[in-house]
Amino acid sequence: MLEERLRETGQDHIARLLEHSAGFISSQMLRDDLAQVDLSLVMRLIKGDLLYKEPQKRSVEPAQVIPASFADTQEAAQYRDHGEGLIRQGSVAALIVAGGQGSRLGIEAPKGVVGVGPLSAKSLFCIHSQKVLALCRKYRTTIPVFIMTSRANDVQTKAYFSANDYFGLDKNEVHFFTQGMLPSVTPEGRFLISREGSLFMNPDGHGGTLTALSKNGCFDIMRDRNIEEIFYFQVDNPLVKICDPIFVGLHSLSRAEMSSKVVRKRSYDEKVGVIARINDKTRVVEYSDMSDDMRYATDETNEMLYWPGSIAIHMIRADFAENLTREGLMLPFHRAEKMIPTLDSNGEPVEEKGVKFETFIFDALPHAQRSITLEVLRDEEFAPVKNMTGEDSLETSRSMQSALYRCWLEKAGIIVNKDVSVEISPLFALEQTDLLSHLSDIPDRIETDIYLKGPDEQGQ
Ligand code: UD2
Repeated sequence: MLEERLRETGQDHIARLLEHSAGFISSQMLRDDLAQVDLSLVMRLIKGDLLYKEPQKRSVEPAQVIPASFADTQEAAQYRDHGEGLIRQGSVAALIVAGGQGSRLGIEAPKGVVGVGPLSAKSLFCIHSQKVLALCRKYRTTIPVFIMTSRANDVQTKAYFSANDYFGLDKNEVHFFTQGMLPSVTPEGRFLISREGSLFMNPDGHGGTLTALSKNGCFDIMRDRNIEEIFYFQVDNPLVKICDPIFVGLHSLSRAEMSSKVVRKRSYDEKVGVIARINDKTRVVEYSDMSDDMRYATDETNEMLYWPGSIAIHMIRADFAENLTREGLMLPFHRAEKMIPTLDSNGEPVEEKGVKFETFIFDALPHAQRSITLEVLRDEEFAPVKNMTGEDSLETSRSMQSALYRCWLEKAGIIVNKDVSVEISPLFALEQTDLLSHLSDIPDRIETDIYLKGPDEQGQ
């Protein structure tokens, strides 16, 4: 019986609330939540088992990184061709992790609905979808899109895509799947009641992608569709080059199982994980887990030694991802403390110190036999929207997008006045070279803000 099981696992206070049907508790919701919880797993987490531990470091070295300049070499062409071939034959899927809310940006909605286009104010979801649509058109193929939502935003996310006609994508090619949840606990390991009178739970982290793909039958869909490779990225970066053919090709021809893109960190303290070789395995060391020795290490020229910052863009072989879920393998759980809005034993709203547990997708990296790390330029591929103001905010992201599109135009010989904002829809040009076939649609000199739309966006 549930109450008994709760008592055995030290959650007497929850058992009591259920037995006495406290007025501020929604008994059915609480029971439903508890039914989803793997109590033995949570008890192990509370005891400190299964938690991420810094590996005993026998050797720590910088990772081998393919430099960004590689993309301009002759050698790169064969990788690009191979990547394009895989995309063309429909072997590559796109996967967006979008379980997060826009809370840090002051909106209680899925982060993907935040309007980030510098002039169009298009949402992140719209930009990503249009990039996929443009890729499908360019390579005359289909690219299934898998979108991971969470309990907090699943309904809204689906409704948003439906209300926007899937941004032109075939709705049968858009697969939503919901990540799992785990209860947050007090520092003593006691469950907390949510303000709605149910169990307080948090999404299980983007490492939950793997289990969620499996539980929701997504690997079956991938197998049916002969998907070999998954292009994984976070919803918050409008500059992501979805299914970048060079990255796809490098990863695939190297027979890598999981690969990563990095940018040069802009400071020792930038809040991104770092890719390094630890005990001969490629790993991401998350910024919050990094020792000062590692963070501030310098090379012989006094430059930052661990400069490759992960931008959370990975190629993951579909069979590698599925095997990780099959072998009962569990990614380690990271523990984070945070203030939790809860109810006290009288049902009064209070904030309490709590602990949440999450797994991270990049902890799958050391399980890969082979992995490549590709440097890309921040100005071209990484303008995330994370904060309300300052670094990585809506303002910096919009101005980076505009600066990149201005560069594309200038490279094509167009003169653009200094203070002008520029936006180019993915449906107009997916990359700089795509502009060249549209030069007749662009003025030679641009003196006011310009938004270049795709043919099917005219009038919008
Ligand atoms: C993440 C990476 C960091 C760096 C940076 C680049 C982690 C722990 N750190 O930092 O190393 O690569 O991104 O931008 O990932 N998400 C879910 N479900 C969850 C948790 C997160 O879908 O349970 C999604 C979320 O919607 C967002 C992304 O994962 O798109 C990143 O999550 P975050 O904002 O917590 O991570 P961040 O930006 O601190």
